[in-house]
Order: sequence, then C-alpha cells, then structure tokens
Amino acid sequence: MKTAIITGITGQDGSYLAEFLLNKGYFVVGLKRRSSTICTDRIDSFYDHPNFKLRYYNLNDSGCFYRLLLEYKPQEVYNLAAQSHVKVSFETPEETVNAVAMGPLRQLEAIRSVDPKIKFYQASSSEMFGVNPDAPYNEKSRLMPASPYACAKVFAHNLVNNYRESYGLHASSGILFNHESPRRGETFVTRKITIAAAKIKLGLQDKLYLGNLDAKRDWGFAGDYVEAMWLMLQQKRPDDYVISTGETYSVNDFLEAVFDSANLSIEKHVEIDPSLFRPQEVPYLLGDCTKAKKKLGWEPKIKFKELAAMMYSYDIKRIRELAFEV
Ligand code: NAP
Ligand code: G4F
Repeated sequence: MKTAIITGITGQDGSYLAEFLLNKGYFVVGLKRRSSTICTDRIDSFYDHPNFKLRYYNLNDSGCFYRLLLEYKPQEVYNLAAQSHVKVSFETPEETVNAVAMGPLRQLEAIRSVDPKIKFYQASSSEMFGVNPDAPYNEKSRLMPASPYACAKVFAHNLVNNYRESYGLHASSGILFNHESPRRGETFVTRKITIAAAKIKLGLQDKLYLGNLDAKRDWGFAGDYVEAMWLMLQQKRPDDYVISTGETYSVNDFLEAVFDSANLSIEKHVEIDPSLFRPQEVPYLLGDCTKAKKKLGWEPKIKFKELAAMMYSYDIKRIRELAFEV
C-alpha cells in the first residue's frame, strides 16, 4: 500500500485530494496545524477511515516534518498548506512569506536528507503570472507576481525546479488556476457570492459588499484539479504543469450567473466597498493547459456555469437546513 502525506489537509484541496487517494487505496497522513477552534468540517466524512491518520504539523516546523517522514516513510508528499488568501497576504506579509516560501524549502531539505526517492508535489499558483500582459499563460510564461503571496509562490516554484536539477528529486509544481467548489473558503469571492445569494434568497441577509468586479479568472472545479496533482507524481520524470479550463470570466460574470439563477437583483443587493480592493490587482488570468492534456491525459470536466450552479445549490440547501432545521 502506498503512503501519501498531505499538508493543508483541512483546506479545500486537501480534503478532495485525500478522498481521491483513499479511493485509490492509499494510506493517507493528513497534516493540520493547531487552531483554537475545530476546523475539520471538510475532513469529517473520512476522519475515521482505517487508512487515514491526522497529525499536527506547521509549515514553520522543520523538525516535525523530519519526524513525520521517518515515522510514515511516504512515497509521495503533496504540499498544499499555505496562507492562501491574496488580499490577506498584503496584511500579514511576513507570516505569509515565511509559510508559503520557507515551508516548501524546509520540506525539500527534509526529503533530500531522509529519502530522496520521495515524490513531491508543490501547489504553485496562476497568481505567479501576476500582471504579465501575454495571456494565455503556459509553463514558460514570465512570472510577474503582484502580491506578497505570489512573490512567495514564485520563490517556492523556482526552488522546486532548483532541487529537481541540483539533487535529482522527483519534485513537480502544478501551476493551478483558480479552482472552486462547495468546500471553497468562505472569504474567496465565488463562495462569498454563493453564500450571500443563498442568505438573501432566504431573507437572512440584505446586502453583499464586493471589491473589484472587473477582474477575470480562469475558474475550474477543485475536484477535477486534484486528479492532476496525482497524475504529476505518477510520471516517470518530474515537471511543471499548468492546470486550467482555458476560459476566463469576470467576477461580475460569476455574480450574474448566481444572481440570475437565484432570480435576485444585483442592483438591489450588491454594493461596492473600496476597502475590498487590493493594493495591486491581478486583472486577467487565462491558462493554456495543452501540456497537461498531452502528457498527463488530464482534462477539466466541470466548467464555469455548472460550477456556479453547483456551489449555489449546495449553499442554499445547507443554509436552509441550518436556519430552518428542515
Ligand atoms: P485553503 O483552503 O486555504 O487551505 C490551506 C490549508 O493550509 C489549510 O488546511 C490551512 O489550515 C493550511 N495552513 C495554512 N497555514 C499553515 C501553516 N502555517 N502550517 C500548516 N498548515 C497551514 O487553500 P486551497 O484552496 O485548498 O489551496 C491549496 C493550495 O493550493 C494552497 O497552497 C494554495 O495557495 C494553492 N492554490 C490554490 C488555488 C485555488 O484556486 N484554490 C489555486 C492555485 C494554488 P487551516 O485550515 O488551519 O487554515
Ligand atoms: O477569490 P479571490 O480572493 O481569489 P484570488 O485572489 O484570485 O486567489 C485565489 O486564486 C489563486 C490562483 O490564481 C490562488 F493562488 C489563491 O490561493 C486563491 O485561491 O479573488 C478573485 C478576484 C480578485 O480579483 C479580487 O480582487 O475577485 C476579486 N474580488 C472582488 N470582490 C474579491 C472580492 N475577492 C475577495 N476575496 N472578496 C471580495 O469581496
């Protein structure tokens, strides 16, 4: 039985990837950081699975990671943990950069010392392309990061390449474009919109405050994207891959898709709050995932309209049940 370690298990991607690997017969060690409130909602459904073990870890703790490698002897490590909110990274840049950049450095050092055969996946991001005017972006596009978060992701991305070349590690980076789901964090814009629309529809909220509606993103489904992570580690050679849908839509398009299907008026319920704008914005993201299609045989299945509908129907059902105990 193969063993995989997943950092960031309590996050959106961690939970989907763990389910995917458990279904493939892996033993999965999920790593979570300690927090004062319980935040295991996304992993409660498989918490008791006989092939799943939850352990504490923090990206800032090198010794802890060494011990976990020695104890579980994994064949694969997926580094998904990060302070992943771009706007928050402007507010807590030092904490963000320490975790996002130095976390993978600590992990790669541990892998190289304990067992250089361990395959490593790094969660790189389309935010790394930043303000590059030459979209669509592929693996060779210039990285022009526009936030502390993206700068730190660029560091980690380059480091993975460096450890691959210098020490022959099987270390790959997935340059994933935005991916969403009913498990998306509630402060990211898509989930903020689907939760607010559900609450407004049920009479539990009146206004939704948003920032820049003009930014465009290439939005896919997280459940599809975790398969690509796994496929990267099954290849003979490590490499970098863009994972995207190849379509881009504005925040306003997403808002309209959700509000139209809920039959709600944007004019009546949505207001712009200047405090939600970022010091620097990434205006346009569009990915070209030709390489992943060709080499990994990977394809996105769920696209924009279906994704918006999936997220809204999940939230309206959940909030109705919570509010009215039906
Ligand atoms: P997420 O939902 O925000 O999950 C992040 C995870 O990292 C959570 O489990 C979080 O724990 C954990 N974490 C944060 N700081 C930590 C620390 N110092 N030590 C240990 N764990 C820590 O993010 P996601 O959407 O699943 O994304 C997964 C990864 O892909 C991230 O690295 C993100 O930057 C990257 N990425 C995401 C997207 C996207 O569109 N979703 C696109 C490209 C790249 P808590 O639950 O305690 O907060
Ligand atoms: O949903 P967002 O916060 O996601 P963002 O900044 O694109 O970052 C996400 O995707 C990256 C991949 O490209 C990941 F690396 C990263 O970890 C994260 O998962 O914002 C999307 C857009 C931005 O242009 C933002 O300015 O929505 C705009 N926006 C407008 N109003 C808002 C809001 N974003 C948030 N979070 N909240 C708003 O009220």
